[in-house]
Amino acid sequence: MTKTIRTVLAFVAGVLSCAVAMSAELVPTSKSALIVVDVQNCFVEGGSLAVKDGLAVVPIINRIAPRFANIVVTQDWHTPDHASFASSHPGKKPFETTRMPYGEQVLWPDHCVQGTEGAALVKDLDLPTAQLIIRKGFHRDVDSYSAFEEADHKTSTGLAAYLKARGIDTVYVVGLATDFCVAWTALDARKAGFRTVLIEDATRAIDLNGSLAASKAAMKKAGVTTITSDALVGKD
Ligand code: VGL
Ligand code: ZN
Repeated sequence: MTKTIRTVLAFVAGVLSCAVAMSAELVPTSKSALIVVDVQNCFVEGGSLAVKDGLAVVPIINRIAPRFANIVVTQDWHTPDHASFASSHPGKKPFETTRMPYGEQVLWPDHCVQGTEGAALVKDLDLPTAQLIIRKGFHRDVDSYSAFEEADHKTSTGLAAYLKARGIDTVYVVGLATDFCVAWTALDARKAGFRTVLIEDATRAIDLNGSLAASKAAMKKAGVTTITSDALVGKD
């Protein structure tokens, strides 16, 4: 064997073992949790804050869920007069913004009101092994896109402590919407010290004034790994 061939072989072996190590690193373990964000009627086709093609995430989430020993589901869960609703601000229209004590707030159509059909999980979501449903956004004056922390950046939902108490070190995030609740959840997961993986094809975005590109850049900067579901379950 010439030296050149040996060098080439060593390089190929290096690349291969690196690829294997990378994919092994992505396989969920007993210390991984799937966080299924806000797959609720209000955010899918026919809902009051419908995310384009939102229902498409449901079969993908159903397919990957059996790979996870730990599953947490979230629900956006607002009071009827919630401060994030345009209807609570006379003269304001949905998708305009206002200043709240904690910063700029997008004003949304009324959505996900506690106990209503809109706030219910999408019927076809099939997660019989999910262990925790965390509800957020239930304080009238504070929004909560993130499953970890309310928009005041002070009030905890308790999720980080729950996951840590259960020995979780890695979270995989899916659901709606990519650029709001999914992204804020992924960013706060990094802040709380979890390895964080976004399963991109199991999310859909609202994309308001460039919010999708901005959220992707922020997640990349924060060290969120992005994959597609075929890395976990293979292609159909
Ligand atoms: C969400 C806007 C308002 C979301 C929730 O789930 O992404 N977006 N409330
Ligand atoms: Zn909301």
